[in-house]
Amino acid sequence: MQNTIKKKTACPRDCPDACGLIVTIENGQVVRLQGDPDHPITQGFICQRTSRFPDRQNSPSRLNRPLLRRHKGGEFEEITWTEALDLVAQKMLQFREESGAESIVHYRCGGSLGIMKHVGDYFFEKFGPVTVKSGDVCSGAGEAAQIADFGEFDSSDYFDFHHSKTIFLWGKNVFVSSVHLIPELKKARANGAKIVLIDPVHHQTVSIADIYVQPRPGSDSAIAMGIAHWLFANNREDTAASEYCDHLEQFRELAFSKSLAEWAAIADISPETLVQLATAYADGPTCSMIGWGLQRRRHGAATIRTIDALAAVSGNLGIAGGGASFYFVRRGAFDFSFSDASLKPRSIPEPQLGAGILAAKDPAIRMVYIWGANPVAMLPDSETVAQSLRSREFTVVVDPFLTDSARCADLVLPTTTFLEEDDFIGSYGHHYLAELKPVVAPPEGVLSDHEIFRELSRRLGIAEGFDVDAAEWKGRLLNKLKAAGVNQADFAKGYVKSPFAADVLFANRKFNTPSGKVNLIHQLDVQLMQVPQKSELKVTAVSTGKSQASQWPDGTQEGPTDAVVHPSAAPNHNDGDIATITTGKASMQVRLSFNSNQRPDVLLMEKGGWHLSGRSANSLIEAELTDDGECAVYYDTSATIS
Ligand SMILES: Nc1nc2c(c(=O)[nH]1)N[C@H]1C(S)=C(S)[C@@H](COP(=O)(O)OP(=O)(O)OC[C@H]3O[C@@H](n4cnc5c(=O)[nH]c(N)nc54)[C@H](O)[C@@H]3O)O[C@H]1N2
Ligand SMILES: Nc1nc2c(c(=O)[nH]1)N[C@H]1C(S)=C(S)[C@@H](COP(=O)(O)OP(=O)(O)OC[C@H]3O[C@@H](n4cnc5c(=O)[nH]c(N)nc54)[C@H](O)[C@@H]3O)O[C@H]1N2
Ligand SMILES: [Mo]
Repeated sequence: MQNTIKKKTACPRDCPDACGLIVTIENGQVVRLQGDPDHPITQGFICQRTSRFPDRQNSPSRLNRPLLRRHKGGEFEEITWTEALDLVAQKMLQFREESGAESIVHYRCGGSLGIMKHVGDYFFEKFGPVTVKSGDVCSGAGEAAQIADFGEFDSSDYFDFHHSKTIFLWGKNVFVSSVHLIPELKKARANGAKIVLIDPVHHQTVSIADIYVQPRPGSDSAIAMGIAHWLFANNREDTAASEYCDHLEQFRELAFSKSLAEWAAIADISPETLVQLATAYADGPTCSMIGWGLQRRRHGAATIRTIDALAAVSGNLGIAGGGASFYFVRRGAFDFSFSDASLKPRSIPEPQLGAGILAAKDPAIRMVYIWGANPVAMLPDSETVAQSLRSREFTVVVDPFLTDSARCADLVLPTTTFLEEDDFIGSYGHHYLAELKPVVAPPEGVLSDHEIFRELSRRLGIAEGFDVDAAEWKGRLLNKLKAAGVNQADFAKGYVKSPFAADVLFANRKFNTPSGKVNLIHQLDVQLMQVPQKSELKVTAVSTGKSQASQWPDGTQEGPTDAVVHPSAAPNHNDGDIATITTGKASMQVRLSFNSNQRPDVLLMEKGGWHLSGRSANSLIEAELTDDGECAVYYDTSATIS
């Protein structure tokens, strides 16, 4: 007889939607993941990649024993957990004793957005502090931009755009990376809102846009300034803007420093299109939903700042249906007071992790501990990252799978998937929090990150106050919510709306900046103020519906990866040809796929390809920092096709 049960949990994968899940378990095995119909955002459906998660959960390639390479260049051999944990502890103590705790790097990225993962950060703080990352490859530039402009980076309520007359999607492919916005945007449109999409890449979101504009990559600031120019020229700005904006006159001068035609030329759109955008923008309330892609460029922070400034001077801040939404504060509801915020550990900018590890001195980096991340595939300049890991005295990678990064390690520790975890999540795309409960037990021989840290804490003499189970830590993390009247039992329904979130952000037009006003950008780098001398083909590796970053289904990472280009970008080739892409970093074989809807300066790839299979776009990418916030310049590396 089949024994079928259903359990509720939540999805902590790196995604703005942060879904409530219903998991079907048959005879102890996860067979199906569905969206929780009661969850206000999930509304009963989930994305393609996570509906396929049972394949990953039950995959034969999942690791279940610690793997040790006893000698550099040697093969992995299975060892016991006791040997593995003793070894990690012994190395950590030795390196701290001989070279200081800063000779150890701790790195994690988006493997799980679980709040409990911060307890692991605290483990390294308590032991060290060790060397950590600074900046953020995902959203660092946009966060820095909004801190500069508003003093914080939060958003109005998720559903607030139903008050908008016009919705600007700046570089957002909701069909891939925020699928729960699709029905809501359709609803808004059916109720009369106009949707404007600005994206150099042609993709499925075009199908729900009333206006689609395909500008030159990296030129959104020219569009924002051009719209501002039109608003000022037609007296459509907010006449009260000077009451809550600093630098208004200089911003106006900047907007008028170029004609509409000049701003349009920089963005490679027609002046008529720019006027069409400005007219739509002026028909407010207008909300700007700012995607994450446009800030992963050289001038990413300045770009976001121009969009923020446009929202401010047009009177769209602090009103229902307005806003410049880039991020939702994801952790703000939880209590991290156990961590010492005044510590300033040594850091390496995340986009340059590989080179930073190789270059560090006084002390040099002797050990790296990686968990919840696959930096070889996901950080720029894959080969340098791989070399930096292979060449350390001791590299540890904790992952359920033998990733590109794990293959560069001395020791690999197998760990749980999110279906086996006890945790909470917040979201960077809405204000609902949720609880993760283990729906199945981990395979025999697999420990969670938290169990690994507890074991290590005992061996390292830092167990006091730390070595308690996940349930107890979760209670501590809830302290702030409890003070606001939210208890753990409230999570049983599958979600809790953060009591700290505002329905309309900045409703009183008071900002968290030193002056209390919006800090309008009023200077732009010369490169944003001119038409580039020559058009270059830019490697643009963005999210795909098929995977979560480098977490691909088994068997999909073989042979050359696809590169989508406009036919004119590869005049000596035919559709389907194997060709070589070359950048200043490396060369790579790809299968060309022609698409005349794309711009000739865009070379579109899937992010997350595996380096050791020769499919990682990041092997082609220069490790460069954005103008602010230490984000990675993922989409500005020039390439040739031969
Ligand atoms: N070229 C290019 N590169 C990019 C991007 C791009 O657009 N273009 N996007 C960037 C962005 S936005 C991001 S956020 C980063 C993401 O970069 P990463 O977060 O490094 O990407 P993932 O491939 O998801 O790696 C996460 C790893 O964590 C593991 N994992 C999952 N759950 C757990 C857990 O509970 N514990 C542990 N120990 N491991 C776990 C997974 O198996 C996986 O191997 O990539 C960036 N890289
Ligand atoms: N299926 C799936 N979903 C994901 C992920 C995944 O790997 N797979 N990754 C997750 C992660 S880590 C994150 S951070 C989020 C968001 O992840 P993102 O990587 O931000 O999501 P994408 O849909 O790839 O959005 C990038 C968009 O920015 C556009 N873009 C690039 N350059 C420019 C520019 O100069 N101007 C403008 N206007 N647009 C530009 C690209 O064309 C693309 O449409 O999604 C998450 N969701
Ligand atoms: Mo991300």
